Amino acid sequence: MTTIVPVLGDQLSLDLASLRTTDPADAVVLMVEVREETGYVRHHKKKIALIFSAMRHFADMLRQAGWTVDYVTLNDPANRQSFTAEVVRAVERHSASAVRVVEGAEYRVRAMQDGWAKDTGVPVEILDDDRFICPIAEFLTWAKGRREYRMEYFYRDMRRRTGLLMTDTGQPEGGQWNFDHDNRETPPRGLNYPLPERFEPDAITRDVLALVASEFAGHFGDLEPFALPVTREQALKALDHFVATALPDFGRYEDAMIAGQEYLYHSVLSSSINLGLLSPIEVCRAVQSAYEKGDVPINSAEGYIRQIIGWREYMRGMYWRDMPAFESRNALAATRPLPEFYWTGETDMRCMAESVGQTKREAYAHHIQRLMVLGNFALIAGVDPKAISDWFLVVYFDAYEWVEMPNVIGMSQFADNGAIASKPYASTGAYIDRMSDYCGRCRYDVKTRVGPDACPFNALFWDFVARNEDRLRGNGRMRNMYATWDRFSDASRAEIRASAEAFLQTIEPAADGWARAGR
Ligand code: FAD
Ligand code: DLZ
Ligand code: SF4
Repeated sequence: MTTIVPVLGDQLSLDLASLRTTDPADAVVLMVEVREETGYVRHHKKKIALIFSAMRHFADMLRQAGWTVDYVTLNDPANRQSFTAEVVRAVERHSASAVRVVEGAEYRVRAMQDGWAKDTGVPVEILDDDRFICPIAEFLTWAKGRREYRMEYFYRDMRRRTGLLMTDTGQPEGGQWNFDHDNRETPPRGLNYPLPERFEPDAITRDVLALVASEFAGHFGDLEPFALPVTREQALKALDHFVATALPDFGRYEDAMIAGQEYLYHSVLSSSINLGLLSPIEVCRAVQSAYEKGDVPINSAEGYIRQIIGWREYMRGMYWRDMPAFESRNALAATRPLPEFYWTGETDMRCMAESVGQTKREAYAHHIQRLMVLGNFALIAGVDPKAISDWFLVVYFDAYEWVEMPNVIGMSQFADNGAIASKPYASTGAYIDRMSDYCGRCRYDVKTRVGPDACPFNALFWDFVARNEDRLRGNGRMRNMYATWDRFSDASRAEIRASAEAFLQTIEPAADGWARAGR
């Protein structure tokens, strides 16, 4: 009586619900490298290498723990190249009588799983993914009937539920729930920035790098150097290293951007958490313990824990609340094609060139680069939300639809009409100038609003405000923007809009095929 236990590429946790509840003596774990997953978007080369290497290392770890693992490599001639076809083949091959699997994190995959009982002809048990703190059903109950969703209230519930940073009397540690107002500093020049731990590729990773180099040469991004954590052991080291070196200043410099500094005080743990090498709750406990020892101030500990039990869980819930409609939301009716410079980095806008350049090299950019540079530009330029969402899904090593889509289509593009963000994250160059050192050596002048040398973000921002007046004037949080716009003279308004249009005319649209084959 063999049970097939499929373990998907982002389910690399020994305490996965399906593994916890199955006797290894009666089971075969199935892991498959399939072109359906490598090709539904044309992922960054580093992201594919990361996932394959982490999967292969995890398979070894399972074998050492006593499991029988059937691992199907990409170029195995028998590989049918899709999750469903490979589950069917495994059931036949092992004469299995059941399948037990944890729910896929993405709608696309979860929908496939619903068909597996029919496809295989054996019972299929689909378990909740309890590595997340809030089950999907519970989030949907929380969201039901609310007129407004706000992360902050959900987050407080998660603090109470986990007990993280809570006093014995049920109060938030430090007397308040949120210390964000302490988290807006830019680092002084000449600091010795910490760097994330880097890991030398071993034989497994080197094999994968060779495979990716030959099979995915046409995909975006630099494959090497490759130094990401691919095992739980390495991910734990990366966590310890972050807590010791960067966490203390994570809070105060969370929103800063410095040219040539890809990581600043960020943890760079999203790839390990999303793959399952680290559990979100253990990461938060490590942070809480550093706070309790007095090694980390409350604004850093709280700010960091909020990103995980607040934003990460909230985004996942909002994804499931709105799928499958989410992916085609376009509340601002934006239709511009993605600019080619998102792929090449070839633009005079230094903030964009820096952010795209490091994305290409590292498959990483931190939150404020994603939101206030890359997302902001697409928003104010009126780029089609699906096109920019595809880009984000391709280029980051931590990108899976369940977390990418609510961040991009919701938070950054306001295409969900404000379900996630209470106002659009749109800004002029002044915000980027305040939070970064990009503008100093940019060919554009951040202080100028119109003309060929003016920072493009300035005219584009006001053009965005004007273009979306019907949709946004009623938003209370946009009141000041419209009050300022109303004070411009007719001539200034016309000049701003003409300057924005002149800049938009210079943008080359992206060539087809970067994100999805055949589009
Ligand atoms: P840190 O700054 O060290 O933050 C700690 C952790 O908090 C992260 O590792 C992550 O697990 C979590 N976190 C922080 N912010 C968010 C958030 N908004 N949503 C969910 N989790 C969060 N995150 C992804 O994991 N995958 C994505 O595809 C992704 N796409 C994004 C697209 C846009 C437009 C924006 C604005 C944000 C996106 N994020 C995404 C969220 C966030 O930018 C990344 O999680 C973060 O930059 C990862 O780097 P880090 O581990 O150094 O994060
Ligand atoms: C992202 C990805 C890629 C590129 N390749 C694979 C793969 O070959 N095999 C696999 O099991 N998972 C892969 N993944 C991750 C899956 O897309 C992810 O597990 C699902 O989208 C569910 O979230
Ligand atoms: Fe970016 Fe404008 Fe600053 Fe140049 S001046 S770096 S385009 S914000």
